[in-house]
Amino acid sequence: ATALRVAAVDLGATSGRVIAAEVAPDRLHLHEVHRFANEPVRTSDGLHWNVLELHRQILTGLCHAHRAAGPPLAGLAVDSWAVDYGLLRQGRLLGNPYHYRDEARTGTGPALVHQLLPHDALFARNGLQYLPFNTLYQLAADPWTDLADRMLLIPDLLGHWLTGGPQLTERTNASTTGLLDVRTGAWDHELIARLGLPGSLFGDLVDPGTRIGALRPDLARPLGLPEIPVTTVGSHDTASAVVAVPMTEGGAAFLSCGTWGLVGTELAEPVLTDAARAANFTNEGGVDGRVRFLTNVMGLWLLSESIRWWQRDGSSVSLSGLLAQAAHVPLPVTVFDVQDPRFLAPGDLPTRIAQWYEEHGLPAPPDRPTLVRAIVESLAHTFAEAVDRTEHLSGERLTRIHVVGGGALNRLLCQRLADHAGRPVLAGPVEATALGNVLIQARTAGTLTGTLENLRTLVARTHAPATFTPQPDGSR
Ligand code: LRH
Repeated sequence: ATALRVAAVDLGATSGRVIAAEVAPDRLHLHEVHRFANEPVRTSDGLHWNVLELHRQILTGLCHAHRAAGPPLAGLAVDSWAVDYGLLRQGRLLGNPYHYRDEARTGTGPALVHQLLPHDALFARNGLQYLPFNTLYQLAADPWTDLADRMLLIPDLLGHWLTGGPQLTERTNASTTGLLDVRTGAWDHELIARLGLPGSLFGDLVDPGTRIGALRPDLARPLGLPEIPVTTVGSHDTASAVVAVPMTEGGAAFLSCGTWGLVGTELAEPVLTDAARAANFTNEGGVDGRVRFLTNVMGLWLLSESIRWWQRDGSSVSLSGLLAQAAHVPLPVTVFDVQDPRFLAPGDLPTRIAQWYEEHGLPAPPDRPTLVRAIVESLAHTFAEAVDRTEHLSGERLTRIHVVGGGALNRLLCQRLADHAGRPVLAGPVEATALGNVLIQARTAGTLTGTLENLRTLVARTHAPATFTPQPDGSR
């Protein structure tokens, strides 16, 4: 039988990619046809996403996917980072969407919400960990909500632009807004009203695997593209990534490691205990109604933003070069608190990290390789601690850690995570998010069938992970 060919659009906080995939019951092959930078733009009114550029790059990528070898494209779906949104009025975008790292909004939104409802009251309703950029805080700090008639999360906005179809909201990503009832998965209209937000902003919710339209003829025709059907997947990138974690039995923790390090496990029901709230754990909505019980750790951002800072004068600093040197830095290296909110905003992270050490009466890393090693050690330490907490809070024994996303390529990080956690690390696939996107498209098309476990078995067969074994005395 001929394989199904679909395009997955996966937008990350630093880059986006369009992937052409061929899928059959025993085959899962990805081919990256287009990759582009996703660079935020700072204007006089703050830090924004360049969403028009993303839309244009998606169309360019679709042209490459269409021209690549294989059967005609039978579908496409978009996923992206969570929480950010555009406001529309009568179908028109009201300004550029803000970036969740915009300091003015993260600095003001939480207090505006917490004077109405403190975090413990919110957690009881939405099950989410406190992150200052959750959509509800951004909306509270957004003076334009009264002018708008619809709020669309980034993948839904792009899906609407690509199809001209109805302004729908995909449920996994909607779970990151803080405005869904964690028990029912529906909009919490009472909470929305208590926050003084117009209820009409929030459109119909749809699950992953819903047909939302086809590529608009007026976009497709000038580019020589067919009217490709568009469906929803887990449009929250982490939801898609976890679909493709090759966990074939229970007892597995995951680390979805890109800009962020999302550490946790998949559960059938949310954990809404005081202990989970106090440990800043979250219950995000997954594909097929699964719960992602996890905590957000700062992630590879600490590396990528440090490198970006060192490169700003045009000097040729490379992450791979620094990591190779960092591997030879002798242990022990003093770890720092990667979760300190000072590391959230873009800018001079190396100086902020040095300041953290100085403020704590500790010697700052003397050179770049040592600083890179300190970041890796601090991340591995924090990830390992988060796995222990996940085990404790969920009551599930977690015997191994699957690492997916870009972090799976970082061998030093994977080995040190295994050492710190005292558990084997199974690294890969790197492109789990795109794979999860493709798997749900293929199931929607009927090429694949069954539960997430069936889909994960195919991933385990086609993308076998690499194992890192904890070293004795390695947790120094
Ligand atoms: C990862 C991610 C994560 C969110 C953050 C905003 O890309 O979607 O799950 O918490 O971005």
